[in-house]
Amino acid sequence: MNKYLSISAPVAEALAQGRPVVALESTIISHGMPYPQNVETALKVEATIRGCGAVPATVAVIGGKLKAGLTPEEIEYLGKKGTAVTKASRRDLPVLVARGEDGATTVTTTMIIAAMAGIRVFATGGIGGVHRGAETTMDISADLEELARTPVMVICAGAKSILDLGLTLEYLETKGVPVIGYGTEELPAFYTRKSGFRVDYRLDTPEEIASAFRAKLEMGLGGGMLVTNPVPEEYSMDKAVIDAAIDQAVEECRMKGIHGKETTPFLLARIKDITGGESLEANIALVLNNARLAARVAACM
Ligand code: PSU
Ligand code: MN
Repeated sequence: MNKYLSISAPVAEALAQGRPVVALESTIISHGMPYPQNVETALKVEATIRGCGAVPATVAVIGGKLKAGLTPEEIEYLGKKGTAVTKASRRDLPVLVARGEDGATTVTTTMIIAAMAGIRVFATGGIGGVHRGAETTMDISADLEELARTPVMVICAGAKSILDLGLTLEYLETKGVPVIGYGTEELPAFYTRKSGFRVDYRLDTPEEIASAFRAKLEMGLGGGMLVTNPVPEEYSMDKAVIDAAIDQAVEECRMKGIHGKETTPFLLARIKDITGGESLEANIALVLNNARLAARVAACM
């Protein structure tokens, strides 16, 4: 095992015994939701995974250590520090680790650390993708490149239309990443169950999802798999309301000249403010829903 990696005792024990483990990211805690809902949600997601018979491994960089499995105190620490914690993508790991600093892991770095630890299933809310206007800004999330190279399954609620969903799917196709719809032929758009775009394959059970990913691993194809799980019907938002909020947030982002790694956190925070609590409630519900599916898939792996 590499000297930078630190696996918590419960996670190490579960892995040694071949019990199901589900990785969770920490940028959603520090940058994706406000305090204290971020900490409450993170702890609730962990409890949900335990309730489904799996072991949660929330991932972060703390004091320069790549951690798989956090204590509730460490989750509280990251949640309280919020956006003061570095949002850590692949390019950030070398300097953060060398300096012994903290970092909140995105989908990209959570996949990297999960793979190092031997964890195959990861649940989150939404992934990064090809941003609107990427044909001039070249703003394409490192999450897509990581899905192309690192063998971890990511279970999410699709992607927000802060992104160009059509271009995001094109990119994933080019990179050979299977996009699966859980019980749906249509790509969910995070806050809504529909996007107007099709997934590559509809799979209806955790067993089918696990066996497709096992086949991918055993063939040595490399890279991950994206499983999209629609937000539960009762929490899905009105499309016109959320689209208007997203359009406004994207326009404000452009006017303010925000770019690079600040873009996604800015958009997430603005959407939450514009729509009041409704988008936050949907966000929490869909993360819990993804955690349940991930625990069931992990049990089949
Ligand atoms: N999209 C969401 N919620 C999130 C993120 C994206 O709907 O919390 C976070 C995830 O951590 C994701 C990261 O990996 O933002 C992508 O950032 P960027 O677009 O800068 O690559
Ligand atoms: Mn970006």
